[in-house]
Amino acid sequence: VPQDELKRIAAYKAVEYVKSGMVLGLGTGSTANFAVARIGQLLKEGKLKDIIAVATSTRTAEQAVAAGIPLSGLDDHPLIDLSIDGADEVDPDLNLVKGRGGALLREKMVETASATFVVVVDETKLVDALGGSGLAMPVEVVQFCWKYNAERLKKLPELAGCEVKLRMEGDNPFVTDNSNYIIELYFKEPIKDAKAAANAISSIPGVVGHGLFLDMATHVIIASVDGVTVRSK
Ligand code: DER
Repeated sequence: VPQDELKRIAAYKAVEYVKSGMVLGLGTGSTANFAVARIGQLLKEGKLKDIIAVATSTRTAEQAVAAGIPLSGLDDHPLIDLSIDGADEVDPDLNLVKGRGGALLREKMVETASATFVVVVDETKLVDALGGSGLAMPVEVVQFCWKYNAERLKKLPELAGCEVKLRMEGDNPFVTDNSNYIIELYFKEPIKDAKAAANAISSIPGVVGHGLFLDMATHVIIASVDGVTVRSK
């Protein structure tokens, strides 16, 4: 079963939690993309009504508009009933690494405002411990003196000697929807204490977001070749 099909299966399962009249948070990334499309389809078929959604990125907003999903924002809808989003890593306690799609700040704003946060992944995202995938963990920083902040991140004892890299888009630094840069952290070994790491990263002035989403997910839907499982807090 191709990974894309597993992502779609997980996303469609998550949309079963959506009820008419809900205020939704719409995630960003290829898995969330399937959920947004499915919600649009059910609205078109009249199987869902009176949905208002808050998008976690400009590209998700564009997809939602095209799919006929009415959009709003946290200013007018500060309480989100249900958010659906992907993740880059999921540990056994349902803690997450997110943000490889570059939308981590708005995702965290929306998903911390959500009563229910359903994460949708294929089985390749499961890790024993966060930072264990060896892939990037993003930190969103203001553009001002980004290199200075990258060096400060690298020196944090809680990160135990990670490598840092400015995320690029072609020949230029990647710029987020919020006009910030992303410093990618690469860990040689899994993070020992994710809470301590999250607090240390957040304590650096100029850091405006990071990809550790701890104690946030209420459900994780995992699609594998053996089927779909739902884990909840
Ligand atoms: O960037 C993000 O936070 C995405 O949700 C990411 O975590 C998952 O992206 P994917 O569904 O394309 O694998």
